[in-house]
Amino acid sequence: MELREFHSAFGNADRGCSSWGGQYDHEKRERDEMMAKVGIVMGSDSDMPVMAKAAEILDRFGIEYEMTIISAHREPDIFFQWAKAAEGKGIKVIIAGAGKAAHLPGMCAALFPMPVIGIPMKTSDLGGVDSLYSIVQMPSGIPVATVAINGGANAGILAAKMLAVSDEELLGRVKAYAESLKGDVVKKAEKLDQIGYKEYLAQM
Ligand code: C2R
Repeated sequence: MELREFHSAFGNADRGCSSWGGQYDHEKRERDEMMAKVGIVMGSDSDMPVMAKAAEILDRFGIEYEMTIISAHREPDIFFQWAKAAEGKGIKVIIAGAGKAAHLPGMCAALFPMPVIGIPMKTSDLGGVDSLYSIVQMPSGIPVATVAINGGANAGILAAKMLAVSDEELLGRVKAYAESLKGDVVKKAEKLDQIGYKEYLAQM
């Protein structure tokens, strides 16, 4: 939905809220809750396996997101429109993944005023160092929070943590997730104690 369409769909209703009373507030709250808080964007469908990991994490935390494929290089007009409209749509964090000369995350950060998390894609020629440097080496003033090469899951977790700053319930889920990670490692150490490293290795 374009920004103009968004305003005509929701902006007029906002202005009429006083006559709608409590019923309207309730509906508005439900609608706000359903609006995507994270925009996931990737430069090509070849990035999908990594970007899906970010989406899986957001699903797990119950965070609404929208996902799309846009190339700043190949379709700059469409990219510009999407990045400029993101704030008006209610998006609070963008997760942008791209490979090679990966300008997509940086250009998102140039246009979108809230946090942008960049995921550098592993590439066949330069192993993803090309993507990493393109995303992480931003000029001062336009930061991109860059995760590891192919770090889709961490991008999702970082987005959840950013949103948890103003959402107590989500913060609780983030803490529970961290506890579950701890529990996994504790179980592994106990197993190692019980069976020794040779048997542990044999079972891997
Ligand atoms: P194809 O597989 O479509 O040839 O794309 C994509 O993110 C992908 O990793 C190869 C790689 O090109 C990247 N790409 C960018 C941009 N658009 C596409 N880095 C961009 O606008 O930055």
